[in-house]
Amino acid sequence: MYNLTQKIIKEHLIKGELKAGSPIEIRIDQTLTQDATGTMAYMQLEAMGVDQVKTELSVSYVDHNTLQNGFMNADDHAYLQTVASKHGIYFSKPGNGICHQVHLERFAKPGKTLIGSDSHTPTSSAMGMIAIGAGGLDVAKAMAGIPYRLTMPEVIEVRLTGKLGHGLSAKDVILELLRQCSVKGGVGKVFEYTGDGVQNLTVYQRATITNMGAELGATTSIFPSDDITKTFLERQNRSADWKELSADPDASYDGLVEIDLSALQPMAACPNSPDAVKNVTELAGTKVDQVAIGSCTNSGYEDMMRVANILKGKTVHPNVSLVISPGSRQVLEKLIETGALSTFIKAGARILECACGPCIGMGQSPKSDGISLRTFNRNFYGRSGTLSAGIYLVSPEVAAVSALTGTISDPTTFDYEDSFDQEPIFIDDSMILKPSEHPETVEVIRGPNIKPLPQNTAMTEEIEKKVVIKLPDNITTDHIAPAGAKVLPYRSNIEKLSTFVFMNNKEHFDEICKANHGGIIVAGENYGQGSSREHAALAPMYLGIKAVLAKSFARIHHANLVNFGILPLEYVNKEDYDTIDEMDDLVVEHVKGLYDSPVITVTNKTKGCSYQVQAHLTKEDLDIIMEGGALNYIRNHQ
Ligand code: MIC
Ligand code: SF4
Repeated sequence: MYNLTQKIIKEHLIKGELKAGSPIEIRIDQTLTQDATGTMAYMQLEAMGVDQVKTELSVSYVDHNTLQNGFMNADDHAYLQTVASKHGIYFSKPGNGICHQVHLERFAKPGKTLIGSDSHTPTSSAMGMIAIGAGGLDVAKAMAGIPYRLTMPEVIEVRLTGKLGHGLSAKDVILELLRQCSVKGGVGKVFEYTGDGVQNLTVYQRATITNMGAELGATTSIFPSDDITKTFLERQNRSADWKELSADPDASYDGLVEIDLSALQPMAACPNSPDAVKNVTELAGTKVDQVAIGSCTNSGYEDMMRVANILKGKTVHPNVSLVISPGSRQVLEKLIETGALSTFIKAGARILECACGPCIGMGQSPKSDGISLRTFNRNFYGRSGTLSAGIYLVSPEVAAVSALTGTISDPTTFDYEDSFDQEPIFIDDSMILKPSEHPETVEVIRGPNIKPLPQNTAMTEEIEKKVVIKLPDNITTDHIAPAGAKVLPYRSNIEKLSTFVFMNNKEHFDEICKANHGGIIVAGENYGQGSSREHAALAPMYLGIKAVLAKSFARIHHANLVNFGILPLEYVNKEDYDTIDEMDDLVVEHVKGLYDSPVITVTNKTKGCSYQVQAHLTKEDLDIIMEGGALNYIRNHQ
């Protein structure tokens, strides 16, 4: 009677019931962090006074900040390596690969639960596990053995039939879903893949789909664990980790989407949103300046081999810069063995480190007004580092063919070999360091970039603040706390990081907040979509933001706001948004009233009117907010 999502959640359920929309708590088996969110997560773990992690497996990856321009990134790496060794955490060194690719290959296990301080953690759900992106503090709590609190999601069945044809890719499956459902269509949902078509997708292809389920706003996406999963695990020398898992034959779902893989066409997500999807044929002929192949979405062995088959014996168009970053060192080593790396280099590709790189704006920003085709998952405004650039998200096949022609091109009409060698099997864990057997002897290194955690004060009974910024729908965490080579090195230094908040929306936002002793943010639908970075709550908290009044919130950001003691409020009447202006004086009256009723009143003193607002918060969420955030809460209740 259970679908696969319910089965795994049921196995891990600590509190609550399997009823969509109700609050639940689940046991977490595995955690992952990456360096850009990891430093905060581990500082929070230390602040909780945890000696050794309580999970079955916890891994700390370094893949985001690997440029090391200045001492800051290297300070972070040294802290992460030593803190991992001391507290029972595996450490994947910089250069070993992108967290989600390495986790999928080396650690993901059917039937287990994983939370990671990165929104693309659901990549590992391709393996038939429940893998969820969360804020760093929630990951720290999981490492401390505290169950993960979430809302029991609705489970949507995505029934796949048919088989992908020549030139088609798993990327086109998820772009089709984004076209149909939009970037907020998945909030509060899990997308569970079923149907005959599932057998025609490899684990790497499934991982592309579950990875980009994050762009739907979904809690996670999941594939069954079957013979294909078994073969993948055998090739990773991990047969013992396999078990068969699928939904019961008579399982029920909360919704259905049907996709015929044979009927798909190559697609692209146009600037500046992953759901601005068009068929490649509509864009054919558009001049291309840059092509970037890689990121946690499309950097596995199979994607790389398909690209090699397309590039074989050809050279990149003179006006195109092609950059390739394989997802893991294992993949890179296999590309060397099969000769694919030499194909890339002969074709004129520039080979980058096995890391996130251009996906998070760490180098390779396009030229002014440049057109860049990327096999990545996000094309939010400014993320590439060039505000005027047009970023299109495409499959590796579209990317490779377009790199050769110099214009957006359709791979279905391009002649290339579909098959490639799966051998040799290549396993390399030499850059994954085990935690110390003598943790008491390990000294945690804290260079000058590692600044102490900022503290929050308890919530007041009434909030009277100015609207310091008014924002439209779909504001991403890349708007709130931008990344990129200039800002990312300060993820462990919140004072400095806070000077970049909303830098592409409003200059000197930090100074406006300081001059007004903090403030309230007013926003539209789906506020905080995109990444899991808790810095998008932490830096505003540091600037004195006490509440965000939005039409709706993205899941992870809502949780992060609670964790850092910021009140997330929604209009009862969405039209009220139109009557509020920047610098209006708002009073949130009787915050504690939310314990008795989900609806309270906000008065706009400037406009002389008042609004009904609601909060989707449990009693524990409210306790956390009233005490000034989860860290204060944990400290006060230890
Ligand atoms: C992203 O893709 O936006 C990131 C960078 O991986 C983030 C995490 C972060 O901001 O550090 C994510 O997806 O959660
Ligand atoms: Fe890294 Fe990009 Fe994946 Fe985020 S989306 S984890 S930045 S590769």
